[in-house]
Amino acid sequence: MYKGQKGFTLVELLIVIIILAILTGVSIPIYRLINARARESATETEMTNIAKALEIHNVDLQSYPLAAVYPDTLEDNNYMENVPLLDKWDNAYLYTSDGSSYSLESYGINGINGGNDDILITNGVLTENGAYENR
Ligand SMILES: [Ca+2]
Repeated sequence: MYKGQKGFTLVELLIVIIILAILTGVSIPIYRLINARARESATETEMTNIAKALEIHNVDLQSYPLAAVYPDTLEDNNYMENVPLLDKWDNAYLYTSDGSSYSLESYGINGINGGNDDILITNGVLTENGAYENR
């Protein structure tokens, strides 16, 4: 330290520490929110792509694949190269179909059925779109 130059006082250091703590306290929730929105948006995009493949299958064969043969039917007949099986929270997509209709569901961020975070596509229409609306 040069002569005549002062270091930080204890109060100044405390103020800096408090400011850093506040910034950390604000930025972590914002990061989590952005992360959750990004995962939800990516999941919806993925589900929409699966739905498009299902609709093309329906146009070609006048039926949706049954749950027992989904997703192999989509992949084997080149409707979709790789059908994603897990949503962006690493939970399995739930696909049900009787051949004339289908539903494709992600249980969302909480990973369980219910809550306002579920994402559901029924016969090509997004009927529940998760906790965050994509604009
Ligand atoms: Ca849920």
